[in-house]
Amino acid sequence: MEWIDLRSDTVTLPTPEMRQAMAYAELGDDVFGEDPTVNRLETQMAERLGKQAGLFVPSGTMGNLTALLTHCGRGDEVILGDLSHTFLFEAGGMSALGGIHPFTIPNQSDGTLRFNDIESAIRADNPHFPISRLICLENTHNRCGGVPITSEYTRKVGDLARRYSLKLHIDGARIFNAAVALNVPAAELAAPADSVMICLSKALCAPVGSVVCGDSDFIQRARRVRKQLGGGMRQAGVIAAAGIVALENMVDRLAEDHKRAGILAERLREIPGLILEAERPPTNMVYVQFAEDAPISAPELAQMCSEKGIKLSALGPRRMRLVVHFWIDDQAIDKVVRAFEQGLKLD
Ligand code: TLP
Repeated sequence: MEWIDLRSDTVTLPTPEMRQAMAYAELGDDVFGEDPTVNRLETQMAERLGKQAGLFVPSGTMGNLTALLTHCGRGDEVILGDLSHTFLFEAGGMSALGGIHPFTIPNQSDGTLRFNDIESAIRADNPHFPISRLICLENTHNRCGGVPITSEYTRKVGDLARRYSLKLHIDGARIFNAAVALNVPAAELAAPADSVMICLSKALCAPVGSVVCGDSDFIQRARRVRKQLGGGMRQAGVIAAAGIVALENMVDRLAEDHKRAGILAERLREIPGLILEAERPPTNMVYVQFAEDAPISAPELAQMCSEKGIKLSALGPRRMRLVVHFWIDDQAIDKVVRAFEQGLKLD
């Protein structure tokens, strides 16, 4: 069966061009800094993000953790959103492995943190308190609907961070979705940050890998942290090669995913019993709620759809996230809408 998989954009398989690039990648030992393909990817990504240097890591989770461990020592505190991926879904790595204390403040529905909340979370110099060290933003913001965070907002958070001698890290797993949606260069979104983590293995379709970018001194220190975490890979050019194709060829086309997400949302909105969380999906994610009187729950619909070759993930009894990506075409959208219509008893 050919599956239609809307559970995430992490499910994207590499394109034929990526497989080709992987097969013929020039390789070396990256722990010695000698893999030319990894070096090229790191340089290209850093240039694209307007930073001095990059570091290839196996996953977004390891990328965020590497950045946090490089910025913070044990007992230091990170200020981040209560709906951030790093707080919710990275297995508490910062505390478990780094002794870093998270201070969560509420994410607003547009993915931002209130300036007042950030400022009130910054600790006074007092031996009772952890030491405030870092602020984290997420762009696009996953749990807030895939919403892009503007460069104006990020700049203000950067200014605030500097005023208090704090650092700013961006979880930019989907920063290129944000750049395309806002029609600005990714470098502009990353400019106020001391570090940014970008994923190649989500909407950009590479099979594995993320890159952490920052200034040269930061990346040199992050390289040691990556080694401590077991993330020093050897002939990693075999996967970095797909990352280069992702970066060169898969960014501009993200607008297509955003457009299809818009069509999917528009058509689901017509179905009684479904409530779309956003007026228009800002990027590639469609968050939908099931009304109290809907004839089926989200997990039941996911089960029903799996029998039709459609993979969906329910986030609770009445909530679902559908993620549009490279492998979802117009026909797939059609099939998904028909399955929803059946599940909600429209046909
Ligand atoms: N997100 C995944 C799941 O973990 C929820 C998804 O399906 O969206 N930052 C952000 C904003 C992310 O969305 C993710 C993955 C990560 C970091 C972690 O990346 P990986 O999965 O490569 O460790």
